[in-house]
Amino acid sequence: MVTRVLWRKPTLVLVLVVGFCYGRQDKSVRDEFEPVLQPPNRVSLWPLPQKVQISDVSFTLSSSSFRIVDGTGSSSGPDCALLQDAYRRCYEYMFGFAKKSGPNHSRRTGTAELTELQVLITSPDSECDGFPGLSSDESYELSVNEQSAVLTARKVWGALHGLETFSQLVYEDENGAKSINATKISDFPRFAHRGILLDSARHFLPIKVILANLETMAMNKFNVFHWHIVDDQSFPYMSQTFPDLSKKGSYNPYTHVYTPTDVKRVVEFARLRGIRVIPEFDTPGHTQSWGKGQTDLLTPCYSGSKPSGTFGPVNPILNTTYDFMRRFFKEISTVFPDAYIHLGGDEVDFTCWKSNPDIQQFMVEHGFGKDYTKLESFYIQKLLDIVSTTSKGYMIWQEVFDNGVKLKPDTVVHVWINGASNEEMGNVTAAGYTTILSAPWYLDLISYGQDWQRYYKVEPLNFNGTEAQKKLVIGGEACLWGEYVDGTNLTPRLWPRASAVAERLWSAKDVTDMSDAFNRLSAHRCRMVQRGIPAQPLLYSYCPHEYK
Ligand code: CP6
Repeated sequence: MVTRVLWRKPTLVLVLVVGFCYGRQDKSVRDEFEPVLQPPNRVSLWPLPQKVQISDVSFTLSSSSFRIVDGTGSSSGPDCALLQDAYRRCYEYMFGFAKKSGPNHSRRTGTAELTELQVLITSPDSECDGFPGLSSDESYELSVNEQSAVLTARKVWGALHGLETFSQLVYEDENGAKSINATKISDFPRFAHRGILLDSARHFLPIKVILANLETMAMNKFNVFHWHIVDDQSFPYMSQTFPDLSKKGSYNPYTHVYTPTDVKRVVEFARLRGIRVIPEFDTPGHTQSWGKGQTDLLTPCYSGSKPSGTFGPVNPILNTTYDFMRRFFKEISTVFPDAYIHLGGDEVDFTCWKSNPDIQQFMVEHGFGKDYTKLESFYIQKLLDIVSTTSKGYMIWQEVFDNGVKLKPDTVVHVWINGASNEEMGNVTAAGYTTILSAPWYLDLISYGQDWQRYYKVEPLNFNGTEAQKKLVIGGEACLWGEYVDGTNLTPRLWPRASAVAERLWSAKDVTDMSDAFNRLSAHRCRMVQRGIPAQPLLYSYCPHEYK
């Protein structure tokens, strides 16, 4: 068997596979490979695994005989619903949802058939019934050869990623038969936190849209759904402790709310794909909708000596505020199983606090002078202490760190302000906190052209700092804020632009070849389209299977 060893050489992997899919081309033809003009229907891996070897020996696959089975000795078997469900998805990705994709019509004589993928979980505790977390083992090894195909992972989380990769190796050969090449892959993520922020408050996002995006996240090896669930404009989260919050604060309490059942469905759908759900309940700013169902929670603003009838951020000077937060976050900590809650803390507008005489007096009594960031920190500090008693960790936007609030050592500081984000990453990690990056990845900001390239070129560790500091960067999130996004345009706006972020957060640091990325991403986008995801095009092109 002729095996060309390609160790972290993405371009070569691609050229080999392309060469294979389009019949054996001689060397000179391959050297003239012109990315933009190549037909897009070819094998491509996205995000690129850490180590890949693909040989030019191929096998056929047929939908009638191919099976994905539990490997002998695996610690997880038929009773692991998570894996069985993932096998079914992988099979559907390989052979399509319609069973007609001709199994035997064009089998080449003399070509071996691959009939089985064995999935072997090696750790005694497969974590099949658990939830993924920041320290989950997501690594896997995949080997395809003439005897068999074997996917090995310590935990189910790695197996999920390996199944996605396996499905990406399958292509249609020149005769229209499903094929796969002999392959060896060893893979693991560069960063542990690879997230997407969706905003269901500026516009309500139907559950169907959220689930479709969780599905697409799994295709891109994202593992965190940051659910910016409420904000000024609406409060769609149905709280059991405080039902008035969504009754009065949602756009429509019957149709535009997330019931406890909805939330459970999202959390379980995500778990089955190795995705954590981190809800954000942003305070003290961004809380106008909270005020509708909870009197005295927000600060009354004054016009001169009289209340103006409008309200500002959460009122930090009342005990009732903290009683409310205690009960509210107790509920949240049981509804959402992840070890972290995002507590927001961004963009607090001090105008209203400044206008209120009770707040002014409180400022004097506490010696805060005219520094309202001290009042903000006073509030956040109390909130963090409350949430700590629920034994959850927390994430916060960077302002909370900037204002000098005392944070638990495991706090994740979320860097979002563009312009000096490298400096901010340096400061946060110098103070010993873990951090994630979003500043360059605001996907709601759109512009003409291939902006995925800008997202792709970001290097998260490109700041001045020690090796120990760099280790504190646990990943990043692509944000899709909802001011101009709802169920109609969310999916095409997010994909495949977010895929650029996915590869930056998963693949090795030196995976930076733009033309190779263009080719693989074009094909990956067509694959998403083929799987029913309306991902937008990168540039003029066509897909072998267009969106229907
Ligand atoms: N909503 C909330 C937003 C933003 C933030 N928080 C935001 C700020 C600037 C840009 C995009 C979005 N829409 N709650 C900041 C984290 Cl450019």
